[in-house]
Amino acid sequence: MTKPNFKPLQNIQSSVPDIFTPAQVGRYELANRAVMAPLTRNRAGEGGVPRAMNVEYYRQRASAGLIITEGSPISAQGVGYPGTPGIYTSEQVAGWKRVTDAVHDEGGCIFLQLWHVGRISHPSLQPDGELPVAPSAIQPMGEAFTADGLKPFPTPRALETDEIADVVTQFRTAAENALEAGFDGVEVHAANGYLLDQFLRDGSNHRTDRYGGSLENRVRLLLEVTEAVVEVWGADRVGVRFSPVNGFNDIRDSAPDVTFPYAASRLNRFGLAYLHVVEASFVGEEHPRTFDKAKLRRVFKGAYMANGGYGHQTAETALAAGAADVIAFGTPFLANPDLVERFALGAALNEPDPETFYGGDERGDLDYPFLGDPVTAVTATAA
Ligand code: 8OZ
Repeated sequence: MTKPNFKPLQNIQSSVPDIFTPAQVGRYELANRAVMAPLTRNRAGEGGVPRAMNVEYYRQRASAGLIITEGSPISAQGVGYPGTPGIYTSEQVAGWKRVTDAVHDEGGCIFLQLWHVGRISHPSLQPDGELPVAPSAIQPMGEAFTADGLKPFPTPRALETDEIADVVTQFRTAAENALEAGFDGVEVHAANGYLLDQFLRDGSNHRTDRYGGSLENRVRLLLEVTEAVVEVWGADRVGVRFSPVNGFNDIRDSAPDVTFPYAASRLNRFGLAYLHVVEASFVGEEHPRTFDKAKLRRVFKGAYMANGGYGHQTAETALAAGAADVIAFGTPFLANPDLVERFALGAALNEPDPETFYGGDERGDLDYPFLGDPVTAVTATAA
């Protein structure tokens, strides 16, 4: 028997952390606890290839403790929106390599978000104009963003049982591609009504095979995907994202308070770097509003990354209370490439401009001013 290791507590563990306290997340000691949340921007080049504008966008934001990229489709089948940067062709890998090089040049850390949209797509976005795939042939309410404008989501095709191994392979291959592209890790997107979330929830998963029905079965695909990705990266460079109360993309579950703590407990066997939780709903009311996020945090053995409407003060409160280990900021990071410095100085923040969130050019992407830049188009408000 080796002696127990009674290392003295280090400052990082013994003092109350704030945003500027380094954080151990899996293999990495992050320089601060302000993570840049994944943000869909629809600005990739032809063929879903990251281009110069995307390189500059991520370079500008490299002072985040960790950047999580916008969702990156893992296959042609996984695409649901125009202009999303994929991770399934060699051109895409080369494009992402320029992004990771730029972020690393600036001393940053960057994970790629692995994304399959499942039924949140449209034949015009799918290979050979095929129907999008899903756990079950249940049409989501809402509309897809196609090249010809908004079109209703069609009723998707339910995946055959023997096709599911191919979905796992899509994730594995994409994870290998992300490694080749020089990322520091990957996040498995199991949130916001996309494929893995569709399998997790009983509103979208009516399967009767071993991937549906019981909770154990509904979690199976997530576990198989996570296992494949962990085999490529090692668990300490892999995170998973959930959104238990988000009704976005017409997703619903009769008991998220049961589904998500159970899924988190099943993920514990891997020893993942983090669980990233969208704690709010993008649309309307939360489902249900009583969701116990503290329970999810308690159940999961790894860093807890909170996301959803946090600002400087609410983030500090959550970190000081131990409610989260790190906080992911979305639109604040979009509008403030130097968000960490602004927090440190108590400086005013630029306001995000929703008109330029999705698609378009450098405006609303590269022209949000840094502190000290002349403020022109974008208005500043008090923090
Ligand atoms: C907003 C618009 C399009 C996609 C997500 C990838 O919710 C997204 C997304 C968000 O995770």
